[in-house]
Amino acid sequence: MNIATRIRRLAVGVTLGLAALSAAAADWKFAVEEGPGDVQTLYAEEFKRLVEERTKGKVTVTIYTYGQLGNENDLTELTAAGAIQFSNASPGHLGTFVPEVQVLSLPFLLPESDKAKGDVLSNSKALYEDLAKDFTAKGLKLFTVYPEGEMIWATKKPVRTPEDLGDVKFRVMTSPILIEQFKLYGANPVALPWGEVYGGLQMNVIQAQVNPAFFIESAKFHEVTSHLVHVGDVEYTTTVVANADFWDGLSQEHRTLLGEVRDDLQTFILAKQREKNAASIEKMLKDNPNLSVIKLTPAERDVFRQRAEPLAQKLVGMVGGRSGQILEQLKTDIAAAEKTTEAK
Ligand code: 6CS
Repeated sequence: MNIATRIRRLAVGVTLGLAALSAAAADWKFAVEEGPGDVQTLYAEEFKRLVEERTKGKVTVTIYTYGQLGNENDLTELTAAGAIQFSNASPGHLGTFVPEVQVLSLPFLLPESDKAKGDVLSNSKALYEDLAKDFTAKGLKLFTVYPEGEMIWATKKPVRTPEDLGDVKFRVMTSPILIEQFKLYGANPVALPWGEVYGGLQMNVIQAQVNPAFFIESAKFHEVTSHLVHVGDVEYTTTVVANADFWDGLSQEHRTLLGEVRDDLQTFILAKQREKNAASIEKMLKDNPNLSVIKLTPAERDVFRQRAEPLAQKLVGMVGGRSGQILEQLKTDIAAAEKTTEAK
């Protein structure tokens, strides 16, 4: 289904739904890139609960999970076009639409401590003042950024070195920087929407993919792989975006309310994703007793860190514009957050 058809269908849906909505002043549509029970869906459900409660039902929120309106890249287009008001737009897929966002996908960059990471993602100037301008230029308001967990490789054989990846077709998300990252790591990367990953692994068209534990479990990738490799190189992050015109047209009262909802949800989701990721590892090991977990040693991890060193410069070269300045500001924000956390 192309975007125009999808927008037409949404318009019909809105018209048909008007009678039901007559008691409400507005209905905000929020599309996520994941399925029921996943981190983004839990976030959207809590967003809905808080918005409806705090507006006393004057605003309702309708949630669409993955596939209902299209894939990850379709959701961004629908939000920028104003067909829906909110969506998740993860940097792993947003790189062709807002190229500067790929700074968030650079490995070995974000702080390792949960506290400092949460701080940077919630407050960083680089994100909310600088990068936010690149979102605005594309018709999107950057509402928030949050982590979804450590990226873990699910593979069909043990992997500890770049040489182990030589014959591995490795599925990555669709942002161009990820192809560069996995080439540097020694793999043969392939970009795909996640809906095609289970079948690809099953048919051996790809031999590995990377995602946080909760997602590997819920998409059942652990059924068609045999090893979970903890590299400790990067966190999965996602952004929530709003349509920029919708945001600009909001009353001051709604903007204040949304700012409070955003702050409350940040605490909620940081704890929720941690809890879910830990439970998923347990569950996968129970489901598939043949699954083996590999944790790279610090020396093995360093090999990948060295491989990744040229990546930041490559990104700045590919994206150009203000990306270099955003990256430098992000490093400054990270150092400040790490210092504050250490001092406590
Ligand atoms: O691998 C992916 O493409 C998907 N992974 C997560 C954790 N969320 C949505 C995303 O599209």
